[in-house]
Amino acid sequence: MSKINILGQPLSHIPWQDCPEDSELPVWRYSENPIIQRNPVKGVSRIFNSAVLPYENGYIGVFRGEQTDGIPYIYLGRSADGIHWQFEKDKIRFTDSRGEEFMPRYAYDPRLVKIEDIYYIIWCQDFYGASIGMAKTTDFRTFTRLENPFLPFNRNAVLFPEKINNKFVMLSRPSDNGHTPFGDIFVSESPDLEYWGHHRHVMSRSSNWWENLKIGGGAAPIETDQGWLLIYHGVTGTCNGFVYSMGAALLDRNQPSVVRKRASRYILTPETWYEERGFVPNVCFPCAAVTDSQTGRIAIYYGCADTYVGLAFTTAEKLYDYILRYDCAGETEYETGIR
Ligand code: BMA
Repeated sequence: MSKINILGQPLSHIPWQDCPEDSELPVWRYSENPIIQRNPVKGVSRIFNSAVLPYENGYIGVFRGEQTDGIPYIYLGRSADGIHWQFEKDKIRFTDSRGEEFMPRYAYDPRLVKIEDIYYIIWCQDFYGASIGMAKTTDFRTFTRLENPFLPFNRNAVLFPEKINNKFVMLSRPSDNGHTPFGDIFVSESPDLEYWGHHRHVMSRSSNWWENLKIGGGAAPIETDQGWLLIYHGVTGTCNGFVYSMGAALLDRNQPSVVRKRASRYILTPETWYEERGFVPNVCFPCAAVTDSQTGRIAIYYGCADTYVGLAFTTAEKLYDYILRYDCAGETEYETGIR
């Protein structure tokens, strides 16, 4: 047993490269990044901010595809190794509970989470302004929309991959109808994925300069014996726009509104050409992580500059050590919210 253990399934074919010796940060990039290039599908100019899961003998994913008219929708992709992807030509067609087509006006930043035997997609869409949409599937052929969980405005939600105390649990980041000029992470519970309540504050943007403007959930939290490992995005504002980095925290396993530990420093920040240059420069936006419980390996999928998908690696132990070394939980928040 190591000091922190991932509680999920083994995944012997997880995408992987060893940590370079000179890596100062706990997360390192795949040397062949970006794994998804521009114009990946006819009529789609860019794929980024996308989520994947192990499926059958390979991987499946939901991808934010920016169409050539500029409007984002969600596309399905499959891969044998989690690195090379084939996409379906048409966007995912969502239906209502009667099987009638029920498309959102746009759909972006999807997350993909499996709870028991059902796969859930959570994304941002229009509901009198940006708000969260949800759908479920068991076969990746039909996708049935569920009720919108929250009121507008909210454009970033992440479902936990397990029920906690018998409730579905979702992180989200309420904001305004502008380009999210502020935002903190909250958590909500539901007995049935329809009625959401018991809203609690989790954590705020902090006095650490790299995340002093807004923060938001990233990959679905990773369950470990020390709590939920949360890989999130933290944003700062500069004279030339926002800069999106990745941060990490550890949430209490039974009460995820309680932040046990939080790294005061980023775990990855835009540094390479594909993160610094693109449709929106300087964006590292994590949306998924696949894990191997045997080795503690974690492969993170993140959007790069709103243009590409990148892959980065860490281990539960490296992330945990880093979070403990730079822990600032409880010290840096502007406001603590109510419990
Ligand atoms: C956020 C979202 C993300 C995007 C980021 C940077 O508000 O729209 O999809 O990656 O801005 O443009």
